[in-house]
Amino acid sequence: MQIRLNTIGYLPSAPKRASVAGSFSRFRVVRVKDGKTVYSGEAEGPITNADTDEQLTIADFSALKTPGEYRLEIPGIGSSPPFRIGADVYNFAFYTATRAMYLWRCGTAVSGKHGGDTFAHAACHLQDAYMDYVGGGNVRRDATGGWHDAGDYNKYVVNAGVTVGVMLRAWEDFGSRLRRVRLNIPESGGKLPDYLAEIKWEMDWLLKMQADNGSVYHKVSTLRFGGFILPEQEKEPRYYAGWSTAATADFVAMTAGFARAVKPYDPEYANRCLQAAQKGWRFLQQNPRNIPADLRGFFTGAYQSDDTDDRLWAVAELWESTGDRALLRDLEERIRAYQGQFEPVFDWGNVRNLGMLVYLFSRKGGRDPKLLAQVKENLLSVADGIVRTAKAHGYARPLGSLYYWGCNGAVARQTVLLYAAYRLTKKPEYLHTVLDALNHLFGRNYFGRSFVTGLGYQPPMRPHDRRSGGDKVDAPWPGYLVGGAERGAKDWRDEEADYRTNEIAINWNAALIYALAAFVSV
Ligand code: 9MR
Ligand code: ZN
Repeated sequence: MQIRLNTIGYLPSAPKRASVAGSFSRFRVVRVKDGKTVYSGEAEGPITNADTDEQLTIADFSALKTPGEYRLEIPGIGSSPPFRIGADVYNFAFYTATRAMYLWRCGTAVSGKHGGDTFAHAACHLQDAYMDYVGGGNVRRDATGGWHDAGDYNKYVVNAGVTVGVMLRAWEDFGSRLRRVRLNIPESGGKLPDYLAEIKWEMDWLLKMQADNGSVYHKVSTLRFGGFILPEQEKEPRYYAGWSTAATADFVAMTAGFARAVKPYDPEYANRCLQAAQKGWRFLQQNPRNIPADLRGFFTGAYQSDDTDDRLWAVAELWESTGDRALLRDLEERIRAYQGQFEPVFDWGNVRNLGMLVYLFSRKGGRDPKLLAQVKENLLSVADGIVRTAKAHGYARPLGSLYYWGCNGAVARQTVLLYAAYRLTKKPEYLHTVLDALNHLFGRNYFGRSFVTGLGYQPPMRPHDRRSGGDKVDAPWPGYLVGGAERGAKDWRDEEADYRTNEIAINWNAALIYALAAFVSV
């Protein structure tokens, strides 16, 4: 597909640009239902896109704002996939990507319909988990529940960290709308908004991951990755892996953060979370140095990284939930140690941005005004950098020419920083760059395809996902963002075996959920 644009669609007032591999002078936008030309425009460019080594011509049809379903038509090149213009274009994508978290649930049967297919599995991993590797012998201690991590069925606390953290950030930023979104999950109609109920499924599991002394086990996992079978068919024993300070700090941040979100709906649960957070924090204070998990014996995901950033996030959430002045002083010291800087690109291995944003947007008094001003300025300078990067890229990719394992997730996660800058300044260019991220992931990319299963034009059909490989349905499970090109812009293959570029993962989906949440209309 030479005409590359967002194949889900565009908000009426949003900028609308297609990147076209080829040269032309004029293009038309035609209405799908009657073939009528509703807009015609002139090509811009050509421009050189370095990371794909292409000459691209741009078709800008931002002036078209009338809701409807359209195609681009370019003489000599062809017509684009259909796309919509409408105020609600991202609602179904948000619904599907968030329900994908529900479909990831472990320890229970799940079922969902999409595109005429039913995706389902029976209750799985009900024996989670054994204590052999944490000094408890061949004894089972309950660790059922939570979400599977990715294309594999294991459960990792550190990756839960950035996932829950980004989903809670969406709640902070867009909660007034998310509150009203129905996800048709088993808890729908209960006391929690569906969005929070889905996160609570993960929190219930996380609470089981804390040991009596406050430390938190790093993961629950088989010793090796299993085959492409449905999760209930996977009978290999699963074990707790040793605790780590990074997992413990992420746990503190998640429980303290969730306590705030859930308090208006379930104060008792909020209290339980806060108690667990405080217990974890006491353990961290007694263990002030980074201690990684002992993962000997395991050949599954490691998710090990230094805990300095995790601790910063933990103190930030704990302070925001308690108002404790000593915690604020501690937090500000940690922020100063980073000169108040944000991480320009972040993922599971660096979550300090989540703490920085809590600090920045807090309504609590007592913050050092000088530090606060510095943090604000740093955020805007990082966001400006992302805007420039997207503008300089032929597909307006907010990550520029950075490619690595899971970078589609990072493209989506840039929107957390961009939206924060928008919240501070209300400058449209930040919001437009959030849209650039969605445009890219839904088709304005080298492949001209959507990177999210079940959504948009020619989405991935063979993701590295054990459920999709193990069930009898041809289509893959819906709503999942695949990792994307790794070694360079063209290095993506829609093949099941290609875990480097075609796996799915909770941290990538959470970032997609955040970006879509910014535009959910209710
Ligand atoms: O997302 C992780 C990526 O940053 C790492 O480079 C990669 C190799 O360690 O692991 C990725 O995470 C995988 C995890 O280890 C196991 N479950 C699937 C995850 C996504 O591929
Ligand atoms: Zn399971």
